[in-house]
Amino acid sequence: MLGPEQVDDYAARGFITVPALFTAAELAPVEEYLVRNQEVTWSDKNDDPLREAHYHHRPIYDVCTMPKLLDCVEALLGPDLVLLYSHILNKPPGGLQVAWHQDGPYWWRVEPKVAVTAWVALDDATGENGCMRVIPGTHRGNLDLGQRPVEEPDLIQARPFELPPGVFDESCAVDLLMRRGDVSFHHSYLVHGSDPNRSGARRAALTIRYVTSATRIQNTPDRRQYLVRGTGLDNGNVYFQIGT
Ligand SMILES: O=C(O)CCC(=O)C(=O)O
Repeated sequence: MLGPEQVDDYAARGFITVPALFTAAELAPVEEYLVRNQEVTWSDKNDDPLREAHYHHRPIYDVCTMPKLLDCVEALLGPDLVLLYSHILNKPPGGLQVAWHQDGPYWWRVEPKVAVTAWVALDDATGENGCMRVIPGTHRGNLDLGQRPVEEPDLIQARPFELPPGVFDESCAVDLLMRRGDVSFHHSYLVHGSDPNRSGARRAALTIRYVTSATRIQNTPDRRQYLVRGTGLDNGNVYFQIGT
């Protein structure tokens, strides 16, 4: 569980880091799944086994819904929690950057676009291997800062969105230096990105996105949302059950 200072820090800066939330043993199923699937090739991103692995692989769903993780998310978002997306971000040596962006504007299915991402470090993340970088405070007011598609692929997208220069101050960037098992939490309007992996070792993370059940979520055939804590509202959201 987070203390009041951490909750206040998140409200002010749009992110916090929690050291050693997971043990290596707890992350072993994610590691095993990543190693087994990292070479799989795909052309449609819905076939990428590292995206939404929790739909199909129960041990990853169990990590995404571990009570101590949900306790942290509850402290930031409230008691009624929906698991929206997960993605294992594998950045091998030479792996690409992630353009400066906000997550909220990517998510056309949800309204409002206020979410918490848990970024679970599967490796130590350093400046050299392309740790996440954030611009503190840029989440305030839930402002869409006007990111635009660019043709240069990044680690996550073939046509990523990138914020234009001048809408935020890159000199304020903070490197999120992490140890394996640490978790950072960031707000969906926080400006963030990461550099390429210039080291000789992998930098991987499991990212998990949560919203409250008060969020209106459009149901689409290729996506599943799970009510993982608390209650749903009578707002038309459709929830899936794990295993169905
Ligand atoms: O892991 C990275 O390099 C970027 C992660 C990111 O953009 C996200 O989790 O929203």
